[in-house]
Amino acid sequence: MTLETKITKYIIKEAARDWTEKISDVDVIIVGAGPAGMTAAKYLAEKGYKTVVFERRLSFGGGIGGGGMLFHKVVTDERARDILEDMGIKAKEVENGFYVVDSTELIAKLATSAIDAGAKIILGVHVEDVIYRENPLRITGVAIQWSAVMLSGLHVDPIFVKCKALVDATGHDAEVLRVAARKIPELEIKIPGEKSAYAELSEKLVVEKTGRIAPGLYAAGMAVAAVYGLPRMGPIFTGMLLSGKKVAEVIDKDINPSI
Ligand code: 48F
Repeated sequence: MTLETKITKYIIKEAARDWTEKISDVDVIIVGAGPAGMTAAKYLAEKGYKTVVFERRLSFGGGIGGGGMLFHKVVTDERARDILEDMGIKAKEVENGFYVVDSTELIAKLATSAIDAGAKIILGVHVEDVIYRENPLRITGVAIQWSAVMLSGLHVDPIFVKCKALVDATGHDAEVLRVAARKIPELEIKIPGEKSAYAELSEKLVVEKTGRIAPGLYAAGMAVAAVYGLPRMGPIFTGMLLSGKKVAEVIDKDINPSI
């Protein structure tokens, strides 16, 4: 066998093994590898849930990488200290209770923490629809497509991945919730969209409102602001990290890990 043939076989065989054993039927699907999604993935995987994150870009981090207007720092506060410590993320205290973190370190360590806890993060995959069942009405998975196919405009049918809990961590656009609201009106999901900036209020309410939106369907991060019409907060990330952790706790109360 030539080296080229070996490379091809190894990649396809191991990818197929992951897709059939670890990805196609899971406990939790998280859509979006931003701060909320990766935090949720770490805490769910750590509790033993079979967890997969689908991210349509070829990189982790969502809005973290842009820092504040491309300056490479983001702000957190006292409330995120435990999470930052859990993940070994260095934070400089700039004022009593306020911390600044390098955006690259935050991305790298969030991703490492989620992966080390056992979550699978799959890049280049776009979640384009949900799966649902009636009696009782419930979200039971997603339809996925390669981002490259979405960009090409080719007519290619998606494939399906089943889960017990689906988390919309897609950020400001709340893409998964929007699809569910539009295509399954019985869920009665209304999405007013986020309001203008009011950082203190938004940081508090995003965490408070994080949780279940419909049976099997949850929201974390800025998707929560979109679905509840909450203000935005800009590049302070405490709310995103706490929201990711909270959604993991809510799901942990609702479902049990597969053995
Ligand atoms: O936008 P994003 O970082 O969401 P978040 O975790 O955090 C928001 C903050 O970054 C910031 C803020 C608060 O400080 O205002 O904006 O709520 O990450 C969302 C990720 O989801 C991916 C997208 O590429 C991004 O990396 N994503 C969005 N839609 C889809 C998706 C989709 N349909 N399928 C797969 N990935």
